[in-house]
Amino acid sequence: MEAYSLTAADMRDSILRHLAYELGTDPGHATLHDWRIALSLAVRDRLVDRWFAANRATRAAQPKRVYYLSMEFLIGRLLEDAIVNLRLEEQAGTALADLGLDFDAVIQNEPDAALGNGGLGRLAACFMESLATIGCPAFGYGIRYENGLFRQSFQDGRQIEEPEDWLSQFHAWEFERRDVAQEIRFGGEVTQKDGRAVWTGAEAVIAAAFDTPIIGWKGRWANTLRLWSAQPLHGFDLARFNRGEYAAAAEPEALARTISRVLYPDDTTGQGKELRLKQEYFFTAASLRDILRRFEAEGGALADLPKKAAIQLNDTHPAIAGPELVRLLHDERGMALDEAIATARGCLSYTNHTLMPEALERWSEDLMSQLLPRHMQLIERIDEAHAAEMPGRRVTLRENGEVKMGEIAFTMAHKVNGVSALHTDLMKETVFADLHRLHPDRIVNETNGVTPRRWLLSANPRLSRLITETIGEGWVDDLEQLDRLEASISDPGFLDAYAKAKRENKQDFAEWLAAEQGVRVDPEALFDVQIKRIHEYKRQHLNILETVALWREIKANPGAGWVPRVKIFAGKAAPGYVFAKEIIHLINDVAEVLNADPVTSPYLKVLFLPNYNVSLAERLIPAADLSEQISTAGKEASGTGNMKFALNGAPTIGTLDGANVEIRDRVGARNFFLFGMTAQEVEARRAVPDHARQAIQADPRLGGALKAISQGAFSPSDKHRYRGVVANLTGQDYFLVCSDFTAYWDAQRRAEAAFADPAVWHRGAACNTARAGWFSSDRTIRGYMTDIWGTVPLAAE
Ligand code: 8GP
Repeated sequence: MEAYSLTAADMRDSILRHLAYELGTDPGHATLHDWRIALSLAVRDRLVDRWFAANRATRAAQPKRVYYLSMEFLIGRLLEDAIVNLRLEEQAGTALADLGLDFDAVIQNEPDAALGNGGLGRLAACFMESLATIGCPAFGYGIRYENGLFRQSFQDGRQIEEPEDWLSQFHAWEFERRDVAQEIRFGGEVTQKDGRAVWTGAEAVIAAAFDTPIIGWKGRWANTLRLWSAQPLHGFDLARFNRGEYAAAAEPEALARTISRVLYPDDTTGQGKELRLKQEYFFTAASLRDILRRFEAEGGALADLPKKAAIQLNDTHPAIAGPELVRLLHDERGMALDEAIATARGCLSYTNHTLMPEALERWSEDLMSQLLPRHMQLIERIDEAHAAEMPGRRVTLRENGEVKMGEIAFTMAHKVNGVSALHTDLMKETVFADLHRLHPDRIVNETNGVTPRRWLLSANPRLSRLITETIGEGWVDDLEQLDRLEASISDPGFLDAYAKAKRENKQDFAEWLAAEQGVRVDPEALFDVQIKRIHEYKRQHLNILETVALWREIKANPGAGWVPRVKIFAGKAAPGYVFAKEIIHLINDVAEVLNADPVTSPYLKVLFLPNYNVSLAERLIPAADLSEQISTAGKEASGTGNMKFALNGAPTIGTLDGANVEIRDRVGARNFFLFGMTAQEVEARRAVPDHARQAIQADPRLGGALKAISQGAFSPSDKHRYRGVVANLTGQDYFLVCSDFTAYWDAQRRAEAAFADPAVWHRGAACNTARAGWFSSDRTIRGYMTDIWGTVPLAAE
């Protein structure tokens, strides 16, 4: 049945049928969870029809396919996405209302799929949705983490990590593929047979495939996200079991499952490192075998693989794909080594997401030789081949007993891309300067984007309705049409409606805060939001220092006409990142004191919302007034939150970093609160001895804030709690928090002044929405298709 000919009554019948025959529950006893699963299955039926149609079209055309290999796919909830993209909102809404259920409550019953950590993972999810919307045949490949990224809560202000149990409920969106499984081996030895290397791995696990269909806008196309789950080669050991050794009997199974247990296990220990490398090889090797199996089934000659497979490496996590593909072609299929390297390079491309040299992965040669002995040999051969190709080169793939995954990914890719214009330029000048000199055409830029279906249409129905009423619906899959709003920006009627949508979003958010977190905020206040991973370079501590300084000023002069403000933070710190956890603790401690201060709290409140995830972002971004993008210039590769805020009408306060630069170029300097040093100025300033102390002496507000923290104003029971944080800021201050403080303070005051004049503010906000249409991930994906993959859409328009 066509999705579009489905009536609300059909939908209701389908829900009731699934409730009865899949869940075995009658309506009188169904819980919200049961209804949600029944609705998911009813929607999934429609989705599967479209998915089959797309798969059949792909099998018939045998086009070049895109394979996106990523350690993370931060997809969040899937039910609403499917309903919206299949255009079933009305039918689902009416059917649920008939059954006496609230649509939003059912949607929000779904747990977030916690399969990612931050920007890189959410980008992969936006890309999957855009690939389906554009109709580009593609597979996403990753790991089906049983517990994903940890769940965050606070205890006395400190971050607590607990396992995320999103898979403890039935997951309606995946299909287990028992027929598609790969045996993945580690360790063992390499021998020679008939002139060929033969790797006999010692330890084996099964990679079992679970497929999730990803549907594009209007259901025109659907692709597959294939996630691998690690399972034991043999079940439990019956002989040991029968001897009464029950725990030992289950050991092989437990060990195998460890590989797909959690995302980013703490890798500060040797075991942690080994597990992480195993995870990377596990999903990369399983995916490459799957790709080759599909290619061979279609009968292609191996040398033509690059004509049929574009394999994108999302950061260095799948970088072992280079050596592994060479191994599959050379060792297992007998292709000459040079040809195998060239063929692999023809397929592979690599996206870099960070400039911090310490974040580019390196594995010890010992670990690599022990886990992947044949790959270690091949890395040496690839290194030699590269040296022969490029006489006089300075780059090597190994250094100080380590293998450098960034260099391996670069060397084995035909294209390497950065994720914003500034980041791509800096890549050429810094981390990959030598390789860029050798391969000047290899690095290209593909500025990130976000999917408008999720980040505007679903997340912000009020604003979406207004946009559609004003310019029609075409913007949903052609976001640059938002520029047609430009004509309405000077229309007071439009601006009033724009302001009303924001006000109501803020009201909703305030009600949710009161109900869920027990916190009351004034919806008229300026909602100032910083949500992202906690990291020194992202400078949440700059924000909290400004907060403390502002609190002191308000306290000293409460009658000075302050603009009420709510500072909202959310984000997780990596479990092993001690400093980031101290920043969280500090923000929570500051919040406790400020929120209880009867003099200042009407003007300034601070909230740190626990367990930041995609769903919280969807709730918060439409309600935000100001978007904090305050990283040290040169450190944030792109940012994608910055784009979501701009689209939803929250102007940025930010530095010239990552995609902020391009956002400002497009939305206009007047509609962006710029501050701080440029990337070049940052480098120069860092060379000034004592730069932090100079900055502190020059600005008593900063000195006062630091002093309050160091004297225990926010930690009365442990006055020295933040000694380390203060020492860092007053000493080395690598991320130049102090040197940018005064400029940040001034920019905040400019933002406040603009906010105090609603006509000015809403105009600026509307300019952000109207001019941010370029930041669609559809545009980004089209860029990858032409510049990197050489693929074309297959979907019928
Ligand atoms: C992020 C970058 O920090 C961000 O600027 C960019 O917008 C995003 O990638 C998408 O390109 N990087 C990561 O998320 C990242 O490096 N994650 C590491 C944990 C692997």
